[in-house]
Amino acid sequence: MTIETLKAKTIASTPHDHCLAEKGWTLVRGIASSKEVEQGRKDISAAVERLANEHRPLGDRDTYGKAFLQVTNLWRQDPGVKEFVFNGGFAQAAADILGVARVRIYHDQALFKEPGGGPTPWHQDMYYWPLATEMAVTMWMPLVDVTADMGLMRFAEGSHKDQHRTDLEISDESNAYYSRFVNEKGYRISGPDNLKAGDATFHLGWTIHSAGPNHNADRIREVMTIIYIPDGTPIAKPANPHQQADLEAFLGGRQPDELADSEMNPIMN
Ligand SMILES: O=C(O)CCC(=O)C(=O)O
Repeated sequence: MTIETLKAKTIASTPHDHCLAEKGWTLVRGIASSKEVEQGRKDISAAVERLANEHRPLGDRDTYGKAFLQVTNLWRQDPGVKEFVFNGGFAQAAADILGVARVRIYHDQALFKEPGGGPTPWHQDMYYWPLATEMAVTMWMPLVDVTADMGLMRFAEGSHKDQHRTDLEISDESNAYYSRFVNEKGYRISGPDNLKAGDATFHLGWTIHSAGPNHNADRIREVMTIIYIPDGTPIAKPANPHQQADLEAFLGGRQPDELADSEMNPIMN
């Protein structure tokens, strides 16, 4: 499905606002209840503590490493996290926002920006994903209240429509390149001013985005993300080594031109 079809389908078809097709991101407040967040936070932070393999001090890491602790596909490794990730309400919101009947999970990832953690460079997620769709969407949900100084997301509105592709992974180079590109194109930069635990933003895989640093001295910006794809999404031929790695890690042995419908990518709603 193209963005134009998405736009037509989402008009008046969802209880949420309809910004995704136009702006490339949208905000849904209170998508998780306080009980769900409380339990999810316990399970996810314990799993991150157990599974994160980055133990160097911030000062010894590169820009990507300073941005957050990243642990992927926690649902495969912890039954408590699986319960959180398989929340049918989150998936239904993703499906509603995309205007599709069914969504599958591509993968989840915890993104914990530590106190003093650096900014997340500007980038496009599709650089990493061997997926033949314009409609992969990330739900980005803080498990604690997050203020602007803790590293909220910023989006270049409408940038998903250009599907501008680079060969730049998340890095100082991607940051410099996309900062310039966003400026030249005149995209408006927007994002939430603050998020409560259990609110979530959703952004498309082509939307150029970044996040600020965590200036808070003692609070981790604990965020859980879930990436959804419409049921029926074909796998694309990997365009770079990162996409090859994703093909091997997240698609359960399926190959390019096959559908992303392995047991690692179940229907979520
Ligand atoms: O959490 C962050 O700082 C960045 C997250 C991000 O880039 C994403 O979820 O696509």
